[in-house]
Amino acid sequence: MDPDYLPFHPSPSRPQFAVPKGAVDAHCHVFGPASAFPYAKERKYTPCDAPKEKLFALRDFLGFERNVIVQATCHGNDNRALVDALTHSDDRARGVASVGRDVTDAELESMHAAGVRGTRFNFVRRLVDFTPREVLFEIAARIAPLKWHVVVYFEAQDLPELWDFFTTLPTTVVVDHMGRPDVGKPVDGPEFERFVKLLAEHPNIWSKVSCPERLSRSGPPTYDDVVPFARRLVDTFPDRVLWGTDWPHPNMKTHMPDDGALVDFVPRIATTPELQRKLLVDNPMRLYWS
Ligand code: 0GY
Repeated sequence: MDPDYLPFHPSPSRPQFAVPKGAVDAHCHVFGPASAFPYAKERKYTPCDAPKEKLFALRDFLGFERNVIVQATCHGNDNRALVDALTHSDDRARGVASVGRDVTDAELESMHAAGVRGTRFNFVRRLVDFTPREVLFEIAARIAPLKWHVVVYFEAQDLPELWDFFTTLPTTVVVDHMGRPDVGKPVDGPEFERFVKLLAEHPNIWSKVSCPERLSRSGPPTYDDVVPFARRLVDTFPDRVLWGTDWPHPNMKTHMPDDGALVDFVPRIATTPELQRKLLVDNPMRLYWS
């Protein structure tokens, strides 16, 4: 583990918000354990091990029924820890893998059988080296027949440059963490308007309204400055939003969030039982379990 790496919260509080029956934590990770699933050579950080048993215990403690486990960059394109978690989840987890152009059809099919339903393209410069767009298009064309989607992670200032790429992908596209807006800027300012326009003009593009702890300047436990951004997306695109804890919160530098407090963030951004059910149950079930 890197010397400045913060491990996940040892004892999260029990949330006051009772999530609806069948709720899905649609963005979380498993890391290692390194003894069984070593981290990738090309990784930009070395995390604290966060094995599947801990994730599943947190799922139960917070009241969720299912997980969507997203491959993180510290495991590169080696999806073994992810697939191991899926196959031990009793069909209660689906996955988003990371693959290169060298992936074989047999590997894709075997990941599909384990529960993988998407691949992730990461554009955050501190996390990955650049991959040419034509390689990513090639991968997207390979996974489209499996009805997988593409998850994209990028920072708001890079959206103009990535717009044409995102809007020509042949699959459903899910954006991580609202495209990482600068929440110090107005929710109706040009930067976030651009992101809203991306979803408004492209019905195949969805957004995760996750990670207030990464975006907030006002800070824990209530992350007030992120609320208007997430609420706007939930109100405007109620059928295309997902939510997840982001456990074990890699690369947090300022603080480690209390996962119970993160669950209590949900009713502030999805303000009616109907919106909560769509965000936590209907939308992830449609994308991952249908
Ligand atoms: C997240 C965010 C981060 C890391 C990764 O793949 C990753 O390593 O996604 C981050 O550092 O912002 O979604 O977990």
